[in-house]
Amino acid sequence: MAVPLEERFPRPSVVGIVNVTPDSFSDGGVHLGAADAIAAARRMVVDGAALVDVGGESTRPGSAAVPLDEELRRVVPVLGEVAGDLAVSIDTSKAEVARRALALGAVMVNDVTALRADPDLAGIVADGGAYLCLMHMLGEPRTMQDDPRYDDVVAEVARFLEERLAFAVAQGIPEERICLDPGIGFGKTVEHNLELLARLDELTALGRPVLVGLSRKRFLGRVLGDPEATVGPVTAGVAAAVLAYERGASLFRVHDVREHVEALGAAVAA
Ligand code: HH2
Repeated sequence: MAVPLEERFPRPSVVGIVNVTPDSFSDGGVHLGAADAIAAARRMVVDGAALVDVGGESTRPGSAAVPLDEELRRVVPVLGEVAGDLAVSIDTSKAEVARRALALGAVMVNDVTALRADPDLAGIVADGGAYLCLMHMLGEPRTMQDDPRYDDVVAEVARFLEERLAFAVAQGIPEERICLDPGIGFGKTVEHNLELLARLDELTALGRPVLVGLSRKRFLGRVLGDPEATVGPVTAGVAAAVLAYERGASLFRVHDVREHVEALGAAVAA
């Protein structure tokens, strides 16, 4: 019997971001080559990350899709080194990338399309006995920030996640292996992101652990008064993570692992 996600990754669990991409928005413009990515992943686990999320395709607003062979070229050398001994999640929407990652020892698939992009991905997750993160996104990364509109963003995100959870379960992925993510910044204005944080309880009410990705996101810079911000301050992300924890979030996808582990540790104790 598989261990439920909430037992394997109890609240709060910090997920370290390892972007093996030339264009990730928040890593200071530094392209993490394989050796740097491997070192970063190991350091994150030493710093207290429960999981490291390795990705070879940027999903920043405006970014284009990456061909399969390029995505594999980026992530396979990193996974080959760390997926055997660290808890690793693969950030991909492609079944073939997920298949290779799980074969190399990854334990989770983080799909920002929530199983909508590749019809073969659900079967790979089910057969591989992997954990799965289902994220909400309105539109696609290339165009998602072009005037996103909702009648009620929280109700619509909740309805979407409920539907994708039912779809995943129908595809043979046990519910207890799945977590849900509102997709902060994915087809959302600053106000939409803040509304989702304010009413996070409506997402935890779906009955599955909620993962949030707030770390360094541009809306954090914009709420602090810079309308052109493309990244948010680390401190603002840590504060938002602690609030999200108070409001029921379980997993925190972050660049700055030590800062979040310390802040969330204090939040747990307080
Ligand atoms: N955010 C990003 C990428 N993947 N996955 C989940 N589940 N939730 C998120 O909020 C999320 C995600 C974007 O952030 P980052 O990885 O820093 O940038 P990039 O997409 O450029 O790699």
